[in-house]
Amino acid sequence: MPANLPPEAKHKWAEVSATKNPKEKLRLLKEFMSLVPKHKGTEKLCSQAKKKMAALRREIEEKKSKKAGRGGPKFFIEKEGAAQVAIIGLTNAGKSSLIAATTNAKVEVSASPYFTREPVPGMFDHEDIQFQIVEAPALMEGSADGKAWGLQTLALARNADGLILMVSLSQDPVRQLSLILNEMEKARIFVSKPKARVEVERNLWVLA
Ligand SMILES: Nc1nc2c(ncn2[C@@H]2O[C@H](COP(=O)(O)OP(=O)(O)OP(=O)(O)O)[C@@H](O)[C@H]2O)c(=O)[nH]1
Ligand SMILES: [Mg+2]
Repeated sequence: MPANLPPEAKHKWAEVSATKNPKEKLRLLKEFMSLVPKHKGTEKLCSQAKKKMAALRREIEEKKSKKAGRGGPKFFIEKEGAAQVAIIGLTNAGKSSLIAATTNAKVEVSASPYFTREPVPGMFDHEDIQFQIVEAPALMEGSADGKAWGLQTLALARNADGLILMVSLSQDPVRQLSLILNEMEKARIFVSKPKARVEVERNLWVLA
């Protein structure tokens, strides 16, 4: 550091050096820069300080994006038991009620729409076989186009070994089922077997 800096700048530099927190360090460095007189003798110092500020900004951004990645819902549920069965349906179909009644899952039943926002797994015993039942967050019109958590829910359905398509009988079940099937088909998840057509052609070669 050049010896001819004003005392306030020297004092601020001491504060910068003593600070570890990147945000705080960046703020102090900005203050330091405003106290440094700009001339030939301080050119090198200013350029070093600017580089340090850019590195601190990068560090702060990286920390932010790592935090954002950690905070999102966890959509991948590791398979357990004999098979993973996903409950797929619109909101308020009773998905949480079903998983709460049949498994050990700790799940909240609520009349608030779109209450379950990440998959909830639970184990269902049938004789000596255990099935993993997973409540998937609700499908809606536009799920296959990426609306809300639609693509993640559809990926969960695709990865499951079995599906329970659940509709509420109190609100137009036929419309609900066709909406579910439509979103699934758009995501290329088909629940009926494609009609296979097999043609057998026999060629007889007679060698004379
Ligand atoms: N009448 C009646 N109400 C039910 C039944 N099952 C669930 N409910 C009610 O319907 C509402 C929604 O139930 P949930 O089980 O939370 O529905 P969900 O499908 O998990 O809803 P989301 O998490 O929003 O997708 C709650 O108020 C339940 O009490 C049922 O069999 N009959
Ligand atoms: Mg629910």
